[in-house]
This record gives sequence, structure tokens and C-alpha cells, in this order.
Amino acid sequence: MKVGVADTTFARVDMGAEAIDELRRHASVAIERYTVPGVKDLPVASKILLEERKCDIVIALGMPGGKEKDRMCAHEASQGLIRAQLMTNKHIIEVFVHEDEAENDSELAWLAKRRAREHAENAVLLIQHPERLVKQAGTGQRQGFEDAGPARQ
Ligand code: RDL
Ligand code: RDL
Ligand code: RDL
Repeated sequence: MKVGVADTTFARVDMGAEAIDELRRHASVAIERYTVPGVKDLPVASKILLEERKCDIVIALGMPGGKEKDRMCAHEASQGLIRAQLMTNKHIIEVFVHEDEAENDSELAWLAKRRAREHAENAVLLIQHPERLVKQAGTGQRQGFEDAGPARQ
């Protein structure tokens, strides 16, 4: 199994390194990294990782800033990532951490690292153990902050 890791220099946390460290716990996983300037560059980097560098799945990590134009930028990047998935019929796990999700720098670093690791785990499950995700269906999983958990009657 080969996992592509696409990340950005715009992000204020090295989310790519965090995802790779998590992936390295799985001996059977080969890793290919591609770093671009910002989130809008992630769709083509991801498509190249899937098509030319023969990855089975890509983890695309980025950090939209807190301004309105950054949110627009993130939405556009997200649309591009979805298009790239439909063009290749392969998953691209989008790991975005909005800068304004965190109260301060230390929480931002914590959140970005934890979300990167949890989605790296999701990528491995999607390819190698999809039945384990079926077991988690409807359980209110979140990446980064606490899981929401199942709604109870
Ligand atoms: O193609 C070069 C850039 O346009 C591209 O890297 C953009 O994604 C960069 N960028 C913005 O121009 C912007 O206004 C980013 C953000 N906001 C942002 O919030 N997060 C990014 N890039 O990763
Ligand atoms: O590719 C990995 C994730 O980006 C993807 O699974 C998203 O759909 C996860 N997600 C969000 O990132 C988000 O901000 C979800 C929601 N909100 C949401 O409200 N409901 C979801 N997913 O099912
Ligand atoms: O319930 C609180 C959060 O889950 C919610 O605010 C999400 O929208 C936060 N979020 C993002 O903004 C995002 O871009 C999440 C993801 N990506 C994600 O991949 N996984 C999350 N939240 O759990």
C-alpha cells in the first residue's frame, strides 16, 4: 500500500510530518510526500500522487486562515479535491484545520497534529481494513477535538 501525503508551506504546523510519523507505525505502508505553497495547490498535487506516483490514497493537509478570503480559498480547494477524487476514483482524505478553530497557537498546534494523525489512521483503514470503519458507523467520530458520540433516545 502506498499513501501520498500532500501538504502546504502556508500551514503553521508541520501536518505532513505528523501524518507521516503516524503512517510509519504501519510497516506495510510506503509513503510519497509532495509539498505545495497552499491549499489551492493540493488538488493537482493529489492527482499527480494518485496517477503518476501510483499512490492508493492521498492525505491532503492544509490550514485555511481565519479571514473571509481564506474560507473562500478553502471552499475552492475542497471542490478541487472532490473533483480530483471523482476523476481518479480514489480517495483523497482532506485534513483541513481552520486557523480560527483554535483559541491560541498552542491549541492550534495540538489540534493540527491530532487531526493529521487521526485522519492518517482513517486512510489506512479505508484501504486496508474497511470493515473496521463499518464498525464505527454512526458513532459520531471527530478528528482533533473530542468525538461527538452517538445520539441517544
Ligand atoms: O497557487 C498559489 C496560491 O494561490 C495558493 O497556494 C493558495 O492556496 C494560497 N492561499 C491564499 O491565496 C489565500 O488567500 C492560501 C490561503 N489563503 C489559506 O488560507 N490557506 C492556504 N493557502 O493554504
Ligand atoms: O476527507 C476527510 C474529511 O475532510 C471528510 O470526511 C469531511 O466530510 C469531514 N467533515 C468535515 O471536515 C467538516 O468540517 C464533516 C463535516 N464537517 C460534517 O459536518 N459532516 C460530515 N463530515 O459528515
Ligand atoms: O463539531 C466540531 C467540529 O467537528 C466542526 O466544527 C468541524 O467543522 C471542524 N472540522 C473542520 O473545520 C475541518 O475542516 C473538522 C474537520 N475538518 C475534520 O476533518 N474532522 C473534524 N472536524 O472532526
